[in-house]
Amino acid sequence: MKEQIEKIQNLAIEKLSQTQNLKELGDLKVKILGKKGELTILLRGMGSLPKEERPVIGELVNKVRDILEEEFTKKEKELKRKELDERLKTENIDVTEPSKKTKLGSIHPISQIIEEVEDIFLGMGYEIADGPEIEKTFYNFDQLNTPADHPARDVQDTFYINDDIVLRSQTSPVQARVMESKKPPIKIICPGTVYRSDAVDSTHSPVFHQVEGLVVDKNISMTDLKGTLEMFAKKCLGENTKIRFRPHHFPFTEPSAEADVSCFVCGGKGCKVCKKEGWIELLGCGMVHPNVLRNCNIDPEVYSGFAFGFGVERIAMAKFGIEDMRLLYENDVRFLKQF
Ligand code: 2U9
Repeated sequence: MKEQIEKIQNLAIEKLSQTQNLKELGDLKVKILGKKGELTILLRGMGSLPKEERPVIGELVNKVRDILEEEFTKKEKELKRKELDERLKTENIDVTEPSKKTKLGSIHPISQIIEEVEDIFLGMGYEIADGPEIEKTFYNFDQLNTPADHPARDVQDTFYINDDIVLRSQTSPVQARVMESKKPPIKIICPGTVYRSDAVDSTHSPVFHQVEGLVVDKNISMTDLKGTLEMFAKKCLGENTKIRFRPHHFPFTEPSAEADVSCFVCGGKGCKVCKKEGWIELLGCGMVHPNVLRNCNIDPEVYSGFAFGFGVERIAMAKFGIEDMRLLYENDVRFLKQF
């Protein structure tokens, strides 16, 4: 039996040296070391040997198996390297060949408006600020002079996590936090997602986007507010855009106003987009309420400020002629790739 084992080993090593490729190598390995291979069969036949010879032969078979396995691995490495060398010699890559076209997406209309607004205000020296979407009721309402009995605080309108925590209903708490942590001059815009308990329809969504702005410094007046927003309207909607201000009420500003812009589709004559009005409501604004300044440790006798806010979806819909807000959230590529 010992001779038989040595014969298998020698023959295997000889055949191994003649093997030309990985296929031949695989076949040879199965033939010798496989389940029905020569060495395995020999091992199985050990039962017929006298008892005292079995451990000696068993040890020899295992030794030969180890040697052969090592030889097979060595040969496999050698053949793989040889095949790679041959492929590298014969295959060449045409680096001038045009690559496969990758499909590019497009920037979502809401993001496009936010980026455009950011560009305009960065150009006017503003900084961009952001903050948490899960916000303390204190920053979302109390700091902004919105008392406990104000209708905006009702659970009908605001998503409460508990009495002290809400999903922010506006980005104003970001501004309140900045005012608390930084001395004027402050000149920031806060774009972001906000949440209100509204039913979904063509003009409402419980999740939407706002950009709010805040300027606080010495001697800031309503003229600064009007000049800034006129400049913004012209840059965002076209140089011929006119802006008008109507009195309004917000708890966090006094005096407060809403601003309309002349329709950028018909120029003010009246059309479908402006619903024959000639004007489109653009934003809310006002001079920061002295209580808000005081709440945030800014002396209203020394400093004053203006603030404004608008919904991004409304602007995107008017600018891109989108009639139903729901289209902005469905993420249907056929819709999105138009913009
Ligand atoms: C601070 C003080 C005052 C932000 C302002 C508005 C007016 C406004 C709405 C327009 C439509 C939001 O998207 S909308 O629902 N916003 O009308 N927002 S003034 O005033 C601030 C903000 C922060 C500290």
